[in-house]
Amino acid sequence: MQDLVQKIEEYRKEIEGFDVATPQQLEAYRIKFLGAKGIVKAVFGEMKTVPADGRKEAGQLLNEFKQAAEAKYDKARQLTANGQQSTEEVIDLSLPGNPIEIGARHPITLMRNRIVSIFQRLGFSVADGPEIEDDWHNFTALNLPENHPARDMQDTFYIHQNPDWLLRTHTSNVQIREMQKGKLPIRIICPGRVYRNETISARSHCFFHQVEGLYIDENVSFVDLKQTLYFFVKEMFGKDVNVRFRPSYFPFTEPSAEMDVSCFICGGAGCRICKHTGWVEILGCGMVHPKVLENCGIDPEQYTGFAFGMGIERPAMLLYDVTDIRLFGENDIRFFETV
Ligand code: 2NL
Repeated sequence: MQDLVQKIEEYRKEIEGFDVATPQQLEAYRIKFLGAKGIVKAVFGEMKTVPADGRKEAGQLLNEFKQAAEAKYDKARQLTANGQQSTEEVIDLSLPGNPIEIGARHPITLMRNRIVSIFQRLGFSVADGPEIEDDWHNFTALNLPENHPARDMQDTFYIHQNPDWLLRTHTSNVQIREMQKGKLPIRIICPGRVYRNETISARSHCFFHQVEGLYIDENVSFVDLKQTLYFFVKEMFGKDVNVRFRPSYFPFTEPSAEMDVSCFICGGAGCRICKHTGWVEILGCGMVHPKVLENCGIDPEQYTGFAFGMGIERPAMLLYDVTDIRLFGENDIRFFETV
C-alpha cells in the first residue's frame, strides 16, 4: 500500500512536469498516462495487490489520480485547439464573394473609336507613328515657314538634348511618313496624342487627342472631301444634322475650310453649347497643298488629295457634359463613374 502511495506521488509529479503545449506532446501524454497500456490503467491493475482493509482508501487515491491525469489532458486539449484557431485563418465559404468591378472604356477612347470606325467603313485604314518627331516631319514637310509661330519655343515642347526633336503638335507627321513611302493611293485615318505648350486650364491642356485623315489618288477633288465629311457627320450626329463650310487658312492645305455642324444639343435653336449661334465648329480641312505633296516625293500634277483634322476632347466634353478638360487625364475613378 505504501508502495502504491509513493508510486502515485511520483506519477503526479511527472504529470505536472509533462509538457503538453503542442498537439504532438499532448498525444504522447495521452498514450503514456491515459492509453489502453498507460500508467493510469497500470496503477488501477495494482489494486489487487492491496490488502482488503486498504482497498477503500486506495480506490479513492487512484480515482483522484485518474481525475487529475484526465483534467490536465482536457484542459490542455482545449488550449491547443483554441491556439490553432487563432493562428489559422478561418474561411467562411458561405459568405458572399467580393463584387467584381466592371471596367469601361475611357471617354476619349469611346469618341476616337466612333470617329475611326465611321472612316473605316469608307475604306480608310488606321495609321500610327511616333509622338517624338523631328522638325522636318512635324513642320517643314507641312509647308510651315521657318518663322511660323507654331514653331515657337513658347508653343511647342522641344527635346532638351536635341532641339531638332520635339513632341508632335498634330498627327500630320504620320501622314507625311505614309506619303514618303510612295505607295499610292493613300486612304488613312490617324488618331493619336499630340502636345502643345499651353497653360493648363479647364479649357486647354498641354496634351490632347486628335484624329487626322488623308486621301490621295488621281482626280481627288473638293467634292470628294465634302461628300466624305457629309457622310461622317450624318453617321456621327444623326441624319438631321446640317453642315456649313467656312473658308479658312492652313499652310498645308489650299484651299482650306472649317466645317461646322448644326448644334447637336439644341438642334440649331441656340444654347450654351453653341453659344447661341446654332453652330458648333468640329474640324478643319482642305486640299493637300502641292508643296506638301512635292516635299514627300509625290507629283502634284498627277495626284491630288484632301486632308482634315479634328480634336477629340472638345466633342467628348460636349457629348458627355464634361466641364473641365483636365479630368480626362487624371485617372480619377470617380470621374469615369459619372461619364
Ligand atoms: C484642325 C485642322 C487640319 C490637316 C489638318 C493635313 C495633313 C497633311 C497634309 C495636309 Cl499630311 N493637311 N492635315 C489639314 C487641314 C486641317 O486640322 O483644326 N485640327 C484640329
